[in-house]
Amino acid sequence: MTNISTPTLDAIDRSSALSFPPGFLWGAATAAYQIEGAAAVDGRTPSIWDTFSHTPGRVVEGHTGDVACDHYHRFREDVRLMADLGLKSYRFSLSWSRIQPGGSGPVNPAGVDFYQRLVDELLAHDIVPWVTLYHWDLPQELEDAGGWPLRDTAERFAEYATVAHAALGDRVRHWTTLNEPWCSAFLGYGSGTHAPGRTEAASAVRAGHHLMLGHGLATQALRAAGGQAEVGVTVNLYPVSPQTSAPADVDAARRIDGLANRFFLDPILRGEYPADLVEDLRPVSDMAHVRDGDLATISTPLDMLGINYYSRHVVAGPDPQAPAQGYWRPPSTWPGSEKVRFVNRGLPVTDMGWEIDGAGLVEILTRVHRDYPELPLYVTENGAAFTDTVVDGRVDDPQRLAYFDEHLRAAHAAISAGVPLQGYFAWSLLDNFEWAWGYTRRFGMIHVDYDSQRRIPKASAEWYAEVIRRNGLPAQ
Ligand code: IFM
Repeated sequence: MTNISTPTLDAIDRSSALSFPPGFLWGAATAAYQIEGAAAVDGRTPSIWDTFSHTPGRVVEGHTGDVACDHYHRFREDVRLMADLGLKSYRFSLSWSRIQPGGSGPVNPAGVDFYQRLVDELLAHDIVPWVTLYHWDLPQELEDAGGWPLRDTAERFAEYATVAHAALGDRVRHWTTLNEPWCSAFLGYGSGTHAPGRTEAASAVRAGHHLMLGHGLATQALRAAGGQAEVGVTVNLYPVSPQTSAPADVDAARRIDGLANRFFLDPILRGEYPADLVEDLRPVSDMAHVRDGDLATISTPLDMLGINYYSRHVVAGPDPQAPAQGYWRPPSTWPGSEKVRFVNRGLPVTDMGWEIDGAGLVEILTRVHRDYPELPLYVTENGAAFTDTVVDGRVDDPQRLAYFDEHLRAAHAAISAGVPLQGYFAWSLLDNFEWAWGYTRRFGMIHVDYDSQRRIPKASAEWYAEVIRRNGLPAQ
């Protein structure tokens, strides 16, 4: 086992200037449905998020991604803004239904052409393109056929990976198969707060498995396609802390760590489901959908793991006097949900209500490196939603800037403790469509006026540009 120390909060240097290792990859991330717009343009067909957002009551204020940041038409301006920031890499996702309308069969040349032009523009500005194949926007036709709970969807995903590689593999080296499969499975099919909005616990478990199977098959397809593809997957992870050392609190933490983290980490990186999780899931699923050979496919070796980090879960056992709190709970029908309470600690929160906890990033990075050693790691998303105002053409966003500073100091502490962290992608480049929150939550380093589509780099963007320029953090 790797010898690694876990820095405490005190080990995070909160004031000195800090340097990152040479070659550290500084980036920013976005996702297709959140920024592209052009939803019904040039042959693109609806995805589950088009259907969901157009269903009354699903997204705040009825917002949709129909226009979003109109990045489809303004990508050259956006790449110029990235270049002004000095970004070394840009992580974006492909819209499956723009490339392969309906999710299978013929390729849409106009869709391919868009991504080729985007990648060429990035390369012309010395920005490394980092492609995510799937960031939640399943073609609606595949959902109509059964969606991710259906095994066949994993096969379709691998075909789509081959199509995407044929289109871009000559100029894209970095590939992420899935972004945050936990959200696709558990928010999409469990709590129903994300597309496709189904509330079926058993389907959520099946979806999670088939997402991972699709990931494994796609990884093999990308490798088989030749070239120099470096392949990984991005998971959203949370340190999960019991509120106290009481057995009920510790058990609640074990349950949520299983559901939120180990459900994906263990099959992908160890080729097995954790035994305690399988036991917890028994009232929902007998796991009969797991076929011989699946876990070997799912655990196809990777070149890197992407980690998206936003906050920590603190949980406790049941207390009839204290109602559950927190931003995520399993749906009430979820077995065992009566055994877990999410606890707010009263820390400062972002506009998402997520507690700001930089030390949690050190904890999750060191834990992943300890439990699944040798794998290069990237923070593929990290950032904060805050309300911004434009004053005299400027946006001062000190809270977002402080959030980035705290989390980059945490990333640095993890590197100092021996974690092979090779890059960091801020979420997000632009304000964008924040899923069920529509445009009411702003994560961007660049402000977007959705009426005029005017972009204004915020103070945090200017600060991040300076961090990239010096490959490190300025003293506080
Ligand atoms: O906007 C999302 C992104 O699409 C996935 N990770 C979390 C972000 C903030 O909620």
